[in-house]
Amino acid sequence: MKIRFILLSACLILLSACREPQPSDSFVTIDPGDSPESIIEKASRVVPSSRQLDWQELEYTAFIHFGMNTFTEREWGTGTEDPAWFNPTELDARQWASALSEAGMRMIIIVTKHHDGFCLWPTAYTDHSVKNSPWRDGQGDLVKEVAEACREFGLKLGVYLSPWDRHEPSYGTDEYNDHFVNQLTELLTQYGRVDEVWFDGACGEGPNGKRQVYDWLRYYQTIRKLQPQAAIAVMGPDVRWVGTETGYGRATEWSVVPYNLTNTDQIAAGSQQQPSDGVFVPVGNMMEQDLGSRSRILEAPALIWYPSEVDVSIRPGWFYHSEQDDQVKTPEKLLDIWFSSVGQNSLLLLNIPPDKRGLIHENDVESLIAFKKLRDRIFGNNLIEGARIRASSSTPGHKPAHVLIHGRDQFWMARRGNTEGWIEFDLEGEKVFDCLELRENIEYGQRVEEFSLEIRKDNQWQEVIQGTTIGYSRLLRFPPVRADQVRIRIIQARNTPTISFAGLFKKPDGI
Ligand code: FUL
Repeated sequence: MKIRFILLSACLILLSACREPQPSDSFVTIDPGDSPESIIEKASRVVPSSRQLDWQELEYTAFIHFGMNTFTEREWGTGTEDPAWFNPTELDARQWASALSEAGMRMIIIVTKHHDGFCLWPTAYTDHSVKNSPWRDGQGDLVKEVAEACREFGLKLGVYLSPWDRHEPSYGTDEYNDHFVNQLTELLTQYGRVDEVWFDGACGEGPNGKRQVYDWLRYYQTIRKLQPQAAIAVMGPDVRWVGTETGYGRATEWSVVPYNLTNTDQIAAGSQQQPSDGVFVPVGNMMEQDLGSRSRILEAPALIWYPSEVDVSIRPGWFYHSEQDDQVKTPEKLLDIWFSSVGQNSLLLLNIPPDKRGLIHENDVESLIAFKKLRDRIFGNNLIEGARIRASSSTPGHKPAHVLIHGRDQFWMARRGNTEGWIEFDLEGEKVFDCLELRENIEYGQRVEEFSLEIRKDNQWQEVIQGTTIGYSRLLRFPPVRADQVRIRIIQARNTPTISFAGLFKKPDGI
């Protein structure tokens, strides 16, 4: 009995020695005595918060720009518009939600107030809203209709509330912060669960215009108190703007980026002890090409998990303009954007602006659904399935066959301490493919810095393509190749690499 106990204990100790220690937090400070190796190690252990993880898994969400600009055919209203002009004749939020969920999107972020200040809900804090419009005889509440439609069609709800307000007289004074928090409170208490709050950084006041000092920390605390699961995006601590509005992100996209500690005073003032509690005001240039390489993080005072969102419109404008009906992005263009957003470790937030009727235009619906069918056709057939799989090494419980199973729970992990390795696939016969998908288990952080895809020809491994970061998801395209043996090589990683999904696909010819 005693021997059995000793043996069992020895096994447990051995097993735990092989196990990767759990990663830490979504924020880490760099100490003056940290060596370059320990900084890289720390970077590899920065992980998403649970709200960031839930947000990332949405992958593909919808923006709805609809409001006064829809009727004036402008992009930025002046704030002097007459509420009487807002008059959609056939508005049907169920048509929006039905089409967007059929298109595979998982959330609607509704622009509740754009820069012109007109509110789509009957707010108590201004008369510049739907309550003074002819729509539904002034009894309408579009945020409510969208929230209900989202619930019916299984979509999450997000809200965009423009900080810049060209109508509100208090804009530019301290009182505006009260006004903004009041409006935010209405939105976060009257419509059920909200999963994303989107704060736009845009302001076109110019040098002689009004200057508003936004009380960001107060806004964030309001959201954390009322809807703690909601990710705060762009001018917020949870989600970073990718830096363009084209739909194209970076080929090397790190979710772990330097954090400027000059904000700690504000954080302390905000009564939160840790930036990872999610109340830091983003600073720095998000448009730079390199945000998270080794050279950037080695000089950083602290590091934070701050993943990227790619926002782009299906039409040239954010709002509907009838003359753009024939400029709706094609399914092929949307697929190209998909590869450059979701396929480059970002979430895709695609804007679909309803028309003057209050409906998503037929051309937009057609393109969205065709795009969904195209993705299903490509990604519905993983050519790796059925393969015999082996790896250079594995951590117990994380065998390489797990890369065939989607989801967080099952994943491959190399043996602890290995920062390189490979997974080999013996396919069931020769296959032709031109697209690779890889995902890391980001619950363990983002670790892979360089990888490649190889095929075996004439008894030799030949490289097909190389990539840098993987992160939540990475897609690579290449000219079609034919092979029956394939290998994914992790060439360099910041810590023991994980792969939670691998796929090989073939696009239809000509795409
Ligand atoms: C920008 C705004 O100025 C545009 O009108 C649009 O709302 C876009 C999503 O963000 O900054």
